[in-house]
Amino acid sequence: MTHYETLLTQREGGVATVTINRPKVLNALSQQVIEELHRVLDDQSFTRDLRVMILAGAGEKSFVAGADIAAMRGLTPHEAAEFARLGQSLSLRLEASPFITIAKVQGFALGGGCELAMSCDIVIAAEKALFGQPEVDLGLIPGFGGTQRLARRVGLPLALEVLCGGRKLNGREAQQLGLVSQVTTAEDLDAYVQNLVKNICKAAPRAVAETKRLARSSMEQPLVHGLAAEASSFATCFAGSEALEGLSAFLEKRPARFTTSE
Ligand code: DAK
Repeated sequence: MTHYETLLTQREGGVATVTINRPKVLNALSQQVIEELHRVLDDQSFTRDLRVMILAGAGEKSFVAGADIAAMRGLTPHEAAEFARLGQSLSLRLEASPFITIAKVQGFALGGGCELAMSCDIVIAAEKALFGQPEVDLGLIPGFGGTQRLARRVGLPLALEVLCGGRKLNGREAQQLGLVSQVTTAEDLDAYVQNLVKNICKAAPRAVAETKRLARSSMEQPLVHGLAAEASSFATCFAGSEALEGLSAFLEKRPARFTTSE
């Protein structure tokens, strides 16, 4: 398995866990972290037949407390543009990936940490998680998609309160407002994520990947176009083996056995 300096990676069956491992700086995102996350996605032997990728932060205090402030202080505009390109392409790759990405958030998810969580398909948080976008206090604007994704998730007025007014959301508030799909106690966080992962892995791989693709594209296109794409993809289900297996298993009262690639 490839070695990373800022990440811990683990692969068990169809499930990968990628942990940002800089607990002394609350897992702040340096350029190296973002480059290494790209390398994880580039590593085809690691991502082959992957069903779920869990993104987490090391330690109990923080998911990610933002971009690395010390490293950003010396950036030139040219380097900042490169950093932006690297970060934004990482979010787009996570969103376009055929596997489901889950952000497991305990503690701080600030700035780039909140943005990284929003790049994931599902965000599960502990009650004491804290989401926020404090970039303007540092004389910056969010550069990792925060100005674009937060309003899409929670609506413009609240997004602007978070982005410009310093409002922080705990896990429960983040759930009520649609940023997080489930909140748990700190003790129950792992168990909840594991159960969710188990359910995703039980379902048909191609159907899950296709459902993710269609649901994600619903954010970008008119309803009629999305419905047309859904109908066409629904028809395609009947050309493959997954639907035959899933429907037969139900009728034969047995668990379905899906293979990872068709
Ligand atoms: N960067 C670097 N170090 C950080 C850090 C960060 N974001 N956050 C915390 N640390 C370090 C602290 O400096 C401290 O280091 P030592 O003093 O021990 O050497 C250590 O982590 C522990 O932090 P504290 O002592 O401050 O711990 P507290 O519990 O007292 O406070 C805190 C926790 C999270 C409230 C506080 O550390 C804090 O306010 N941190 C900064 C949070 C923040 O402002 N985050 C937003 C950063 S700006 C982009 C991608 C991303 C971004 C932009 C562009 N592109 C791809 C273009 C994002 C920008 C940001 O995220």
